[in-house]
Amino acid sequence: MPNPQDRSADPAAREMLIRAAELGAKTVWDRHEDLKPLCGFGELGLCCDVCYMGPCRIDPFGERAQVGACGADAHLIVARNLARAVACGAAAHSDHGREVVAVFRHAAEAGSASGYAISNVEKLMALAAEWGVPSANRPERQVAADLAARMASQFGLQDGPLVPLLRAPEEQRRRWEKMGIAPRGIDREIVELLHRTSHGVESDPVALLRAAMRAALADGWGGSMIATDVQDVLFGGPMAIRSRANLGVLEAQQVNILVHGHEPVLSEMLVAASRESDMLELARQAGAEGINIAGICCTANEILMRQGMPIAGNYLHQELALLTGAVDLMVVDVQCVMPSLPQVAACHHTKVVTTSSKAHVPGAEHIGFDAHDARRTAREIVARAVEAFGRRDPARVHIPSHRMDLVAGFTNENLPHYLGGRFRAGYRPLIDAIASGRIRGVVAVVGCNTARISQDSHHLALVRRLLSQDVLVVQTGCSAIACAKAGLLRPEAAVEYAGPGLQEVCAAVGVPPVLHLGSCVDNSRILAVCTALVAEGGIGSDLSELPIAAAAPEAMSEKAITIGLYAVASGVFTAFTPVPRVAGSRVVRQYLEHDVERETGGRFLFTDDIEEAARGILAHLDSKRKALNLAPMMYQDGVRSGAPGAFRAMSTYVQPIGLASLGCGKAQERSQLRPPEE
Ligand code: MSK
Repeated sequence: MPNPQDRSADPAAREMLIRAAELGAKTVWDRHEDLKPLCGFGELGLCCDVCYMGPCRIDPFGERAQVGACGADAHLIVARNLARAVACGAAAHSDHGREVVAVFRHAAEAGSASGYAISNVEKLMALAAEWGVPSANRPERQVAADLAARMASQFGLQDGPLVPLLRAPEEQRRRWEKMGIAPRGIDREIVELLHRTSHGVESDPVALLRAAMRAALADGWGGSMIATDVQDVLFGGPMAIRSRANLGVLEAQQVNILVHGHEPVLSEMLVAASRESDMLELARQAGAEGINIAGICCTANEILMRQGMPIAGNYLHQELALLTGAVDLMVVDVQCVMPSLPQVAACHHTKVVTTSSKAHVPGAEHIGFDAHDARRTAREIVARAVEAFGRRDPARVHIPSHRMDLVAGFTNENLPHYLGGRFRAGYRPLIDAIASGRIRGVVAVVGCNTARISQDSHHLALVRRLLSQDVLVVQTGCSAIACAKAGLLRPEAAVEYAGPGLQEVCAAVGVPPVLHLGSCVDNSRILAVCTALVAEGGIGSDLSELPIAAAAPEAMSEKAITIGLYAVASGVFTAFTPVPRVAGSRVVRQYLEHDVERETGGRFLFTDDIEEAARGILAHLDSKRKALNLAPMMYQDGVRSGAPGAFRAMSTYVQPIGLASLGCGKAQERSQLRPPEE
């Protein structure tokens, strides 16, 4: 078998790849290998299947066809393919947003009968004020119903700015207006974008890329942002919380249920159902010591942030988890779910259950999830898992021992508290740490795994490099899970990996040097943090002036390019690895990696080399620091270079909160018949 080290940086994954070979199971890595060599035209973005005269392929060496049958050249074909990917990625996030708004509306109208509750009244009222929904002397449910109706109307908004767009810094909005890319509702933007990519419509590649940016913005500042807000209202605003990550969180003596996908409306209900006494009794009767719910991908991030539930792994772990033979049931909803799961699950007794009316997988059992009857569906799924536990063969169970402690649950709303302490809550301490040269800047490292790159290796290499250069890292998605598995989400990671300036700040505040901010839709939280930094003042008047950057080191999904594009459109320098399908067009690369900066203030760096990505990010942060005339970095390569005491120390601002005040106890509320071992 191929060397597992080439396939994953994660020791648990390597162990399971050996186990997969023993079981004769094929995984995503094997299938990817079987496909080689990958189609060179496709990789360059030079294959066009927009009409049925083709597919037309442009010869990158200039020897054969330089245009498709209709006359479309390489630049148009590449731009069209990219725009279609952006439309698809934006649709995924924003349809997620639409679903949770529907559940929110149902919860407001049906009250407790819905099985859902308004958990975060403070945020509900803050949103009502922002959205112009009257709240004085009105019952919460009425306020929520009106807010839900207003939010629902945003998806199809035909004209005028989206409500959440008004959160963006004024200068950013001015740029969008000037470019004509201030987005309307996501439905309108996606339909228009797809229309423009259809045969014989938009033939200017740059105009198409601008339209793609508009759709991406409608997602980032619209659909995704609404999803995050509504989830916080329904399920509670996250607080810093401790938990654990990697396949070692599976419990040999318990019923193991894995939740996988993206929308928390089902997984939150499953967690609640697994804690009900009759369900626990059912598990006891089946011989289990408890019911253990753990997550894969972004559903994992959602239930981690709010419930402290453990994370079994990121995208490339989904098949490996099934191969342990310890998973009794995997329940999935939408996005990033491999169609191969039922075949892999067939190695053992494991049941795969689909729940979304939009996502069926042949070979899996479908138990339709209806938000109007959510509790019953959740209980049925838990009962099926207990039933499956009875068929588990303990002799075939192989659970890697690897698991790692972590702290997660940071948000734009709670960060000021953690950074500034109870009495000085705010972003001022962070800004001062940046201005004084203790922290070089803030970088969002987000996104997926891909079988093209040894799992997690790029995430870890980039994040460790940034930490060593005093860069504070914020994370979402599978990238956050990669770092969680490697121990970078522990406060101690500051001592192990951070440069001295960042180390001082982390020690004073008691947070990890890598802050977990949630799932893919929660990239909207990162936009909100950046906006808050601008609003606080002192390090830039729009996002493009801040010493910040973003990176997707192992991008796989179309959602990743959508997120990258709305980051760039919002003024953020974004390193994207591996190079997406743009290499076939000089015009597209020139625009996205250079010219767009004059318009939005942000730009892409496309590279396959993670070290080049790190160098690009660090150079970008330094150029922004220079433009703002900020103090030189206090430490260079670990050695203090500034005058001691020249700047006020972070610790003079903050009240150390330390781990003791993090939500340590919450994970212990998990539905186990015995307390989790710590
Ligand atoms: S789940 S989109 S592999 S981050 Fe959001 Fe992970 Fe990427 Fe799916």
